[in-house]
Amino acid sequence: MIVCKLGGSVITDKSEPETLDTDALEVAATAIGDYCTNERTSPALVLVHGGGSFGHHHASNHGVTTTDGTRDEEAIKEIHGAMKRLNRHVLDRLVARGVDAAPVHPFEVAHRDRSGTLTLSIDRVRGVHADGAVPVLHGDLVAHEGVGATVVSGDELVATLAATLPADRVGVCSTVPGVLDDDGAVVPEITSLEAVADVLGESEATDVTGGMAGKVKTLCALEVPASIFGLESLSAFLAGKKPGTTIRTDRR
Ligand code: IP8
Repeated sequence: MIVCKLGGSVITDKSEPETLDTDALEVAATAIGDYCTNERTSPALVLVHGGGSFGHHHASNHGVTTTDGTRDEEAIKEIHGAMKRLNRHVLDRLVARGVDAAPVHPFEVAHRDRSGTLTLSIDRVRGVHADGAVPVLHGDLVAHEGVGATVVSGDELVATLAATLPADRVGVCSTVPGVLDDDGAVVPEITSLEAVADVLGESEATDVTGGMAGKVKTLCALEVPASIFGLESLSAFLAGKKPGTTIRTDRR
């Protein structure tokens, strides 16, 4: 089983609220469609996508994060509603490319306890897969004991899915071709979190790099190999190649 995330910044235009990057989404849908409709490859695939200009825009308007929740019905409707709209766009493009894709909304199948630990009921994901379709999850809101509803990121879902299914490998399709070193070259392999600190460097701790460091931290904790790559390498990743940066710790 492959768990693959399409970054929200890849498939949307983050400079405008609720705006798709239609060209990028088309490239992604075509790569996934080619993989799923190829008789020689098994479409044992679970997809997750991020929030981009849909979820983040509304979440930030309402001050909702992974720890700061809301009980305001309107806020919940706006944030969750925007993510469902983005999910619909993704599904439409996938279906147009021949992928039998079905939505799984985390708001309906996941929650956090008081400590913030995420529990995802995997039955719907397994059911969709058993039916021969590709489950498509997304960053969303989830009920969070004691604080209302908080954000669950696509990265967190990827980690939970990879551990629960379990996955054989994980891919994160990003706006950059992998983890970049100080010279802008792709780091082909990361074997420990300490190595990440070296390659990213503190002076590069901008938003983008900070986000990437967080991603690498999440992926380093997985029991399976993970790849971070750009959209141009999505087909190669699905075909079993190792584009971009491969994260492989001692536990694998
Ligand atoms: O883009 C965020 O998902 P992410 C989802 O994967 C929301 O962090 C609702 C902001």
